[in-house]
Amino acid sequence: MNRLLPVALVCLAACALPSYAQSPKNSKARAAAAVDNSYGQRAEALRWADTLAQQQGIDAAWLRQQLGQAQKLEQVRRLMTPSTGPKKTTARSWAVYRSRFIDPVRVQAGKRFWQENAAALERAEQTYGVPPEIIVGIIGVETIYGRNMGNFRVLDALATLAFDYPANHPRLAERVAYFQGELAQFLTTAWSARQDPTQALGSFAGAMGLGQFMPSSLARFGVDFDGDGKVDLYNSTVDAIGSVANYFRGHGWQPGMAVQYGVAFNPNGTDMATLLAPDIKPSFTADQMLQLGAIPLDGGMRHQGPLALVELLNGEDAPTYVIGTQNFYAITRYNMSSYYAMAVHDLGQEVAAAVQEASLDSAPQAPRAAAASAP
Ligand SMILES: [Ca+2]
Repeated sequence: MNRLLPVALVCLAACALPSYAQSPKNSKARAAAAVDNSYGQRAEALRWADTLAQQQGIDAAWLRQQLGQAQKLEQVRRLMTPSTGPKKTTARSWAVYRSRFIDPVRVQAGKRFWQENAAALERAEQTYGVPPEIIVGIIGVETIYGRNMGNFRVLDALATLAFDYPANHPRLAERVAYFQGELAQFLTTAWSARQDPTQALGSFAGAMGLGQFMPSSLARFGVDFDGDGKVDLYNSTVDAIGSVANYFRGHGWQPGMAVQYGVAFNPNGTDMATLLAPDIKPSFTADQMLQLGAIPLDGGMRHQGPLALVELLNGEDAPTYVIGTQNFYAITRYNMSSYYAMAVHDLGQEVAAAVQEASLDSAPQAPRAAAASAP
């Protein structure tokens, strides 16, 4: 759930070097070099900590001590820096994006995850109205079912983005405020739960656990779904499943509603400019879509509620179009990208098909003789 470009999300798996697995030979030199990068040396960071301590009733000395252990990470700044170079030679492609997330390894891992957690997935659907394929799609796209949960200390990542966010970002003040809020939540939670904030590892944006929750989402939507008294999104797949479902419920998921429909275009004319203007925000009824020249398929004409025409580019080739519902939009509240939402949907569908196939293979043969002898 990092609110980043999907490109950055993909980069996470490939680029996140395990910075805590340095050889012993280098670690001493690195530790010495790292001293100057501590936020304990930064007056504005310590002032920020004192204000937070006062606001939240946290011990100020403890808070200063924790911030004193936070290190500025240049790698985090690099990963967060918007590209200013010449335009990429490869145009955006849904086909390429999809192939990164929907592959046999991820589908097989998803099948095992679904089978091992079938009871929790069923209970999550009963409790929150979010079906298994969406939860399985999210956890698969985010971390390949826990394989890539990130190797950055969350404390370091959040402190770096809170106090040293790359200055060339067009919405710098907003981003700084966001990450200072996340750091404040992270430290407040650690203080309340008597946890050591230096222990948690996550993405370069500070996202944690199987579903990559930011600290504010963890505080607001984290669920102790296995009932052991704590919310653990790293080691408890059951907690992660309940928490992802609860996050969706809190972001407008409508139980029983489709995510998307296919679309055909009226050969006599389609008002693409009007249809695409609201982007992924559902804004048209099925009848309005029809009048504008986009024909909802797969039962989409009977859909109640607003719809959006979603355009997914394919480089030089023709774009892919689908009609997104409020539930398609709900998936983009996890990560603001239609490509991301479509990948979550498609991975969920592929895994569901693999689970279905496996259950048919292992099902006992129907008692044919009994059927034959029936009157
Ligand atoms: Ca738990």
